[in-house]
Amino acid sequence: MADVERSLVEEHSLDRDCTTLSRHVLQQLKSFSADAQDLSALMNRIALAAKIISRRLSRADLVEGALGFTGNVNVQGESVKKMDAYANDVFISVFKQSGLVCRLASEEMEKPYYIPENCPIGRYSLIYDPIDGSSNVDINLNIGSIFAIRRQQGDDIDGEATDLLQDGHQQIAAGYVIYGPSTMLVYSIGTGVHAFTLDPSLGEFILSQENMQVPDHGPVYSVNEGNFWQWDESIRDYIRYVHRHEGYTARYSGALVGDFHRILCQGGVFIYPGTVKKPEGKLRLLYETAPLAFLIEQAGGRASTGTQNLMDVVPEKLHTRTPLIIGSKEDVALVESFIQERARESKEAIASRS
Ligand code: FDP
Repeated sequence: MADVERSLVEEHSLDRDCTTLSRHVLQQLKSFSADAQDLSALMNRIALAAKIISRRLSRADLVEGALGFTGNVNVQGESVKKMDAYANDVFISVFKQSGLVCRLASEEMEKPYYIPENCPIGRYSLIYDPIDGSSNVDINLNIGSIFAIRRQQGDDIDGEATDLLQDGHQQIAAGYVIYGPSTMLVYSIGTGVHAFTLDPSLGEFILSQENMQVPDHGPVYSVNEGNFWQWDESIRDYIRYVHRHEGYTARYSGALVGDFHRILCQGGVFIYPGTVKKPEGKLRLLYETAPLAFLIEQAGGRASTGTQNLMDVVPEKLHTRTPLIIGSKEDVALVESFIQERARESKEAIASRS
């Protein structure tokens, strides 16, 4: 075969059949109903936000004012990066005129952003972490955006968004965008987990992996071991266990989305436990842990706080935090077994003293 012909065949065989995100959502729902059209349009808007953020990130070091801190501190008490503020605003501007959502709740905002009355108001809430892994932004390492969609319940007349204070089962869709060597969007609407890769030449997210399944066990444990002495003894027990047994390897990127994506693809466990000072840990339920729990369950894995199924946790407030143990079924169960063992021992110790 001539070289030109061969390269044409290779090029063709590498091409996907170009399933776009909106088409995929409708295929998954097997419907053209108003609800299905809304969900497809919502995912399309999230994809648009992802493309805008991805474009800015890809040139961030060349754009004046793209990197560094704004000088403000957010509701979490964290210094806000310019990219956090930018990405937060991108989601708002993409959804403001869409007629799809009534409000957007983000990790960066103390209260949700309500769609103004002069704009079309939709039935859904978008809940999101605009930039996850902010410490990676200024050094050109992978970061992400996390999102979930919930249907508004009630009228929210007092503007407190209390209907969002419900467990993870109320999410009708969840996913994340990973801005890495390529930009990927991974989502679920309750029919499995599917990944799309942004083809910059087309400006489209194209289906790259369908029905992703996390292996039941994997070699990776992903945790910030710098906090070792801040943890409960049970988590230290687990870390000692993996240090002493063959077949484990540590990976921690400083961006939850990146570490989660590795585990989704290859198996293992990501842990962000509580610490002595912060028993509830660092990660936010509505914006981070519940959306990823939704995804991992759809992929055949598990998410836990250590003592409770993550999807069952009801937040007390919009910015409630939870410990997170997430990934392969067997690896999550192993971490939980150390927590249960220590709990049993301390119960017995209390009983023997009384
Ligand atoms: P960041 O604060 O940099 O946005 O969302 C919180 C998060 O990143 C996760 O993405 C990441 O896994 C974790 O915090 C890193 O925290 P530590 O530096 O405490 O390990």
